Amino acid sequence: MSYVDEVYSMVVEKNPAQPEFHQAVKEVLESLRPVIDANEEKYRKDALLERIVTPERQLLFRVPWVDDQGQVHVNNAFRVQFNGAIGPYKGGLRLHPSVNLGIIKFLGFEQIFKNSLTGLPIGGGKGGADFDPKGRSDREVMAFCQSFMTELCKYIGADTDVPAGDIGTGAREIGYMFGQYKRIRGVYEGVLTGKGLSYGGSLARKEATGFGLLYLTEEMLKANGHDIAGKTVVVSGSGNVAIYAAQKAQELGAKVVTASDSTGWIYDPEGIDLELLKEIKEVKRARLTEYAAKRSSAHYHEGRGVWSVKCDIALPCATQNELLLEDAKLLVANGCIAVAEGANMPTTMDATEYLQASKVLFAPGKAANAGGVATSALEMSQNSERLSWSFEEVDSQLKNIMINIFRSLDQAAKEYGMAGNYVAGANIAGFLKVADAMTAQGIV
Ligand code: NDP
Ligand code: 2IT
Repeated sequence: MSYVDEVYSMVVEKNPAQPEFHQAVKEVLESLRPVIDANEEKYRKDALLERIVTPERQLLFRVPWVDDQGQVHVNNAFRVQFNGAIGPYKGGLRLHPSVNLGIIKFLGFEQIFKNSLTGLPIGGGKGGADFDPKGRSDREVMAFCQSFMTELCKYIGADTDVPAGDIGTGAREIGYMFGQYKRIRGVYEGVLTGKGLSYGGSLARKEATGFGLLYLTEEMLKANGHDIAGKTVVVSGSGNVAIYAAQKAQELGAKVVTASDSTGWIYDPEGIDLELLKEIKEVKRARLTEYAAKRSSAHYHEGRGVWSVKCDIALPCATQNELLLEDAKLLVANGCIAVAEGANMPTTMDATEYLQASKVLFAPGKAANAGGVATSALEMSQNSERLSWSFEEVDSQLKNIMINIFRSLDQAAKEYGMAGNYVAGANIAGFLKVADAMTAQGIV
């Protein structure tokens, strides 16, 4: 059996019932084959692949908290410190009822390569809990966040592990967590990113993942002779990534016609009204039905369905495995030319393969959504030097980073004889730096 196949089998055997983690490992290892085959003896002897698929440390803890009726709840919480070869562990905290160890491991594993691609000194980590902030009062969310941080604060720090937002964790949650960290540890440091602007946050971090997604998409389109202006864009999700992806797409002259949440989706042929969407999602924390109620051009549909809308560009920005083979077939049949992943692993492997085989330009999440974590690293730099950069400064650095990421994956794909396969390019380029650092640092 080849080294890649051996390690993949080992991952499946040793990590039962973690299908998302298996999926993330499989996608990376499959595209690393040419690199691994060329260095098999050395990597095998050093057990490099076994080490890279095994987290350095996994924390599992309970989070007890009291709701507004006095009832005690207990959630399962996680922090996986996956790989610290190139910098402190860095990655978000997901708060969603679907969170389990396998989900956090898939996200942490992806984060290793994503963070490497940014060119900045950040290792891979991820965390979260099966807590659902939806429908909870601010006080209940605070109670959860404080209890969560009371335990997590023992294991994180500005130079060791720096969590941030992800699904369900936005500015409100980061604020409560930061307050509790500071209270217990007594240190005012950049231990979390995505902070509010009044206490150490970076301008443009809120916008960064969505903006970065469009900067990379624009670069990918340009490299293939297309222009984003005038294109019709379909977006899934209506959270942090989706909203700012839609905003930048509009600024670049495209028309964004959909948004979705976990209960339904809207089609607005006149183009999404972003001020209205932000008011509903960022301020009121309400459902998309409100959007349709307030805007006569919009149609609301229950369930899923954004991929059935005719578009040039599709941007999945909600969650993992939300774009299936049948959706990929619809996109291709409707003439879609590019798919860029704002979410982590939103496209299933068979859908990805179908899109690539159909010559749809495909930018994988670990490259396309890296603008969020890259800007988090810029927030860390600002915190370390106790300065704040202007919006324009951060945004222009973000844009450069995204252009450089595209170039490095394009080049890696070409170098290994897979021109245009940006999935392989991203995995290879991300892996090589981490593998080099791990090799240089010995068996640790
Ligand atoms: P948010 O919580 O702000 O928004 C998530 C959006 O996706 C909401 O519209 C939500 O709907 C929808 N959604 C979440 N889970 C599901 C589900 N199981 N089925 C259907 N819809 C769902 O999260 P973000 O925008 O921050 O994150 C979106 C994606 O982007 C995730 O994959 C995340 O890992 C990834 N990402 C985020 C980064 C960041 O900086 N925030 C950086 C890089 C990647 P509802 O409100 O109804 O639950
Ligand atoms: O998936 C991701 O890259 C994030 N949720 C952002 C992580 C971060 O540390 O900003």
